[in-house]
Amino acid sequence: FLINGKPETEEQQFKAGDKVRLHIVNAGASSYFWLGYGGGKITVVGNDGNEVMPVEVDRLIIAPAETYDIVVTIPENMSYEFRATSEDRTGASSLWLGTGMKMPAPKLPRLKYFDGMKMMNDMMNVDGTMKDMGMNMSLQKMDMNMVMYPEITGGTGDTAASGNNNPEKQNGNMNGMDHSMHNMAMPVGGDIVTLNYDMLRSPIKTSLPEGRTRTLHFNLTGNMNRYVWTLDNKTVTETDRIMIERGENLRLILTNNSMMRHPMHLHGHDFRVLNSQGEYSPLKNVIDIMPMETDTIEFAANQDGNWFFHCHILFHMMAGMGRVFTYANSPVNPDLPNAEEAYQKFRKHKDQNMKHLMARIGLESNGSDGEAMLSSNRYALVTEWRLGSKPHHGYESETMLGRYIGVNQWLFPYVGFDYHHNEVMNESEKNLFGQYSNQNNRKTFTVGVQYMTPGLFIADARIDGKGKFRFELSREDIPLTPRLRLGLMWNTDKEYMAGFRYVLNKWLMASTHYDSDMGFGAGLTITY
Ligand SMILES: [Cu+2]
Repeated sequence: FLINGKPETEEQQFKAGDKVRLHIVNAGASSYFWLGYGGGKITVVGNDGNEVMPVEVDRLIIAPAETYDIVVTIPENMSYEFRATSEDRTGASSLWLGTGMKMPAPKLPRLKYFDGMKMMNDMMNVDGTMKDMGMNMSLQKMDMNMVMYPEITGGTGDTAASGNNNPEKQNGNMNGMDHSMHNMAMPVGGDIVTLNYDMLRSPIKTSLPEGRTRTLHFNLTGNMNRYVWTLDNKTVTETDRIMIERGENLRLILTNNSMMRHPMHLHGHDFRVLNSQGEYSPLKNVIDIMPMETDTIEFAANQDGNWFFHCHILFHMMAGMGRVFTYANSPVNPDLPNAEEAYQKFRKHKDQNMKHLMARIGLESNGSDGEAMLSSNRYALVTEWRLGSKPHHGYESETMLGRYIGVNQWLFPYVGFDYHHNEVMNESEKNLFGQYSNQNNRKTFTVGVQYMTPGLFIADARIDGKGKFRFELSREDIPLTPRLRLGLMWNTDKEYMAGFRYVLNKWLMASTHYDSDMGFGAGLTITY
């Protein structure tokens, strides 16, 4: 992690009593940073290039593409640390202001990742929607911070909290919380002031000019397993441009239905973030929306042409999380004389629907088994194989082409082809339904559907060209310890598998498994 290209920098020219204004741009592709200072309060004076009324805080989080202007003071002739710590606390970068004894910024405790995740899970219904916890779910305010970062909202005394009477202090906000939250072992608030968007106030009135106001709703949606990110469950290429007109006002209501934060950025305009400051609501061009929050922004349509509105986490943007606003009756752009055709080209461009290849290749003493998968936002081509090292084990492959359905993409109907071959004649066995299961030479088409169950097991029901039905339940990656994985499979052809993999590094796992066709084996598994 770097500030201006260096892990650690120093500006020695400052003396006691100096005030230093820092202009901070989060240039990370997907990293959030907590900002802290070793010489007392941080005064926030600007945000996304717009002035705000000075507000004193102890720390703030900055999302990708956000900017903050802050003022810090040099209390004594010493060297004070301004530190940007990555959200996951794995690293930090420092800027030292002044000379002399080093005064470090307050350290953030280790992220209680699983505590935060568990609290979030407790707030979700099984279908991924949000339980009504009676919490204040907007503008980065306390309630959601407490869920995501229980370790730093607990006021453990690890941080340099000086007494203050700021009405925004966190234990003040706690009083308004719904009783149901207390059953979730929430930490007690401290005196540390964390910036939120409700504290930002413009020095000038920002009310929009008189005009027609149009309201658009967007749900921020996505799938963490398949890494598809969308608005209203559609990628930018699955939608048309959103036509707007010069002179109208646009109000966007943004609800984050995912478990991740999304810094939504609008090109070419500053928007008002509607908060309790009324006519003095602040102007921004990036709004970071925490999981399950709803925020409202509005802007005056006063430009021409096309403007991208997108999540500024680079990988989310590339996965399709965006829309294009287009001004109707814009003058023709000489570089894009046919705007409609240009947009259709953009939609079809290969970068807009990147396919990715994944593979897991097991090389064990009893042969090779594995799978390879080429997938896009909605479709996947999967092939699985088992190649026995002994003749009587034979070899088989199952190939499927399918489409993921629904917001959560738990349903995967597919068509496929099975090929089984065995040199040695085995006795034909009956499956659980009394149908004959030919393990020797099988070439047949299949039609089926996979469903991801709670607990991440894949239930697979299929019928093949010979009329044989098969139901299978499997999961490959049950984490037993941070590095040890258990894999299980069972189906109605009376086939089963159980195995362990130990993660050695990103590419390699030591693996062993027992398979009803191939017996016991041990070796290595390569992941790509
Ligand atoms: Cu995002």
